[in-house]
Amino acid sequence: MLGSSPVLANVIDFSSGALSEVGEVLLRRVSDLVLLFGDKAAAEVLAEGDNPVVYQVFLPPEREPGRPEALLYATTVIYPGKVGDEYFMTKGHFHVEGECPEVYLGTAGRGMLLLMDRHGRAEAVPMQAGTVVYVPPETAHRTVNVGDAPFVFFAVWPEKAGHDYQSIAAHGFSHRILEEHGRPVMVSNPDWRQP
Ligand code: PAN
Ligand code: ZN
Repeated sequence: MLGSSPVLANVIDFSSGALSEVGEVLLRRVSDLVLLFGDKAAAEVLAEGDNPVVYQVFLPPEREPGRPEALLYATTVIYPGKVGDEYFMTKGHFHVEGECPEVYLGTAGRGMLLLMDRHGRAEAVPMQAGTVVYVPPETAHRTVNVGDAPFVFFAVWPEKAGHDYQSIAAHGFSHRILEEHGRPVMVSNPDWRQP
């Protein structure tokens, strides 16, 4: 066995995101995300009703815990759905160590990766199976399911990156991805203020 953890290889189910060797599974429901959606009243109604699962993250057993040079990886599955006209999405974050980039690879479904720099400049990158996107340093990233099946992707990032959810919770993203006339569009978020 090389290293401290037995998990050297893993098998991803591309359509569900499940890992053959899993360490932790994170589950995010509408109730965890109410304050992030534009239509908070609609989110409350959903949260108090079925409170559906919006997304899950599958993490392998950590190979090199606490080693800053390590690489971490995970799969994320975002289920299809909307809150008002806003698609189901992840919380989104900057990396605490802002210089750390990340790589995303789509494996199933149709999504958009919403990227935003520190000045609020944003770009929405369409993703599907096979799309690889480099998430640049100092760039907040949130994924959105714009299809009617699960949107699944794989991500790799440096252990030392860390996740800063606080600035998104406080200021949000400068843009949102909404459904208009049956299509995803990126619209500016009037509530966003530069931190
Ligand atoms: C991804 C994300 C994952 C869930 O693995 O952590 O898609 O999104 P949130 O972390 O915003 O809830 C990643 O970007 N890791 O750095
Ligand atoms: Zn990240």
